[in-house]
Amino acid sequence: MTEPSADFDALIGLGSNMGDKAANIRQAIELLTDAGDIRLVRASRFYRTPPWGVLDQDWFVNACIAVATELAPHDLLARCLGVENEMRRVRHERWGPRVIDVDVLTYRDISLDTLELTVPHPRIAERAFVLLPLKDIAPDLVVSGHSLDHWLGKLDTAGVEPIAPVV
Ligand code: A4P
Ligand code: MG
Repeated sequence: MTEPSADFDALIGLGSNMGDKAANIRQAIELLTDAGDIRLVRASRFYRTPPWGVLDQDWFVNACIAVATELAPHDLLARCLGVENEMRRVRHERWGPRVIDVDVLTYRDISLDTLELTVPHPRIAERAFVLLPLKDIAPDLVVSGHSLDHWLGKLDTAGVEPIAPVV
């Protein structure tokens, strides 16, 4: 999944489509890295993205970050869900509007499929709003045996546009 020389342990995807979307993503990155046991290695640009899945909702801001951490995968997920809770995310419907969504996309070369956590995240290859930010921070990433560009070539990337400089 990740190249052997990778300088990060995990890739994390962030999305928001309520309130000040970019500020929500910045706040989530701060909350996640505040304690020091999750270190920000690189952040992608922020992208304005059309809604995927449930189409009748506002546009999103999406970004991805590469982090270094010694936390185990489930502990990293717990911290991501903790940030969602701290930012008072209310879960209404699957794929519906959200103040913040924090997904664990990859964890080293580990594959896991448990009730609470599936890594690599099973829908990376279907989502331009994940693949394009990932290209900013992990261009050599291999997803299900193929490059990011391979998967991007199969998708409509219309409307997925960078909106802000690297944080
Ligand atoms: N879970 C399992 N594996 C993971 C993982 N790798 N990372 C479990 C994070 N969570 C994982 O998640 C439900 C449960 O999934 C968690 O409690 C965790 O134990 P959730 O975030 O409450 O559910 P959800 O987000 O409503 O559903 P899902 O399938 O996770 O949705 P996604 O994949 O997060 O997609 N369109 C645009 N443009 N941008 C977006 O960011 N996001 C979604 C939601 C839909 N459309 C979008 C976007
Ligand atoms: Mg999620």
